[in-house]
Amino acid sequence: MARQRTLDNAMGDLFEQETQSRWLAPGALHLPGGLDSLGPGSAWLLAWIGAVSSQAPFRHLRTPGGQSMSVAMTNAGPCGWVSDRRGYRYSPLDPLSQQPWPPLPRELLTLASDAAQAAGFADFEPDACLINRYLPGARMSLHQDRDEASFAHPIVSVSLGLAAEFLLGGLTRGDTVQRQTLRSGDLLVLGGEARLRFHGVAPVKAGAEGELRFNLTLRRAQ
Ligand code: MD3
Ligand code: FE
Repeated sequence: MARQRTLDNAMGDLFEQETQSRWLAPGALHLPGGLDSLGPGSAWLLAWIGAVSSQAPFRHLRTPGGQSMSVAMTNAGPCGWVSDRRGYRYSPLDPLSQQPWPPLPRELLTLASDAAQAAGFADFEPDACLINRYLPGARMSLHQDRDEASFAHPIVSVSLGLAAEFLLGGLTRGDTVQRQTLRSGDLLVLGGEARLRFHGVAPVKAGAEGELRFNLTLRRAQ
């Protein structure tokens, strides 16, 4: 009997995935599978990313130090995050085409607003959606997101495709970092006390969930 329970527990540890929403830290809410609140599946979102990138292609931005980032990026919505020799900033135009970024669909605005509401942030209306594309090996080093006009608004993240280890640090670069696996369909809300925490993504490993990882961050830039 005891032996059977141990085996069941081991199987549970091996195969159980989180389904409960959980505070990783004050202001940082993980909503596993939260994308499914819009109906099952992520095919519509992958198709939308394909449509965005046909108009505004993924590109590897340069860091102020001149290095090319391993993550490829594009944007949708009234503002997009870009870099050039003047540094990072939000711009209404794609510098590659001098055209506005593709629009944000109502469904994504509602998803972001509902997720923010669940974390206690009312009336979140994003004006920017940064789309990150990770191939196996791509990573994002620890950073803070501070190019937005106000840190009173949260950021809502949607993960798709390959799983990744998200790293959440503190308000100082050297603070200890906690790890959280982000799987396809997971949402993360970062606001309040968590809004200026250092964070990053460990090198993405190849896996069974496809060839790529996408992360969308819905933001209020202005
Ligand atoms: C914690 N993206 O685009 S999303 C980024 O998975 C970024 O691609 C990561 O960091 C990714 O800037 C992480 C989760 C996230 C987004 C914003 C945050 C975590 C955050 C802002 C403050 C603290
Ligand atoms: Fe970030």
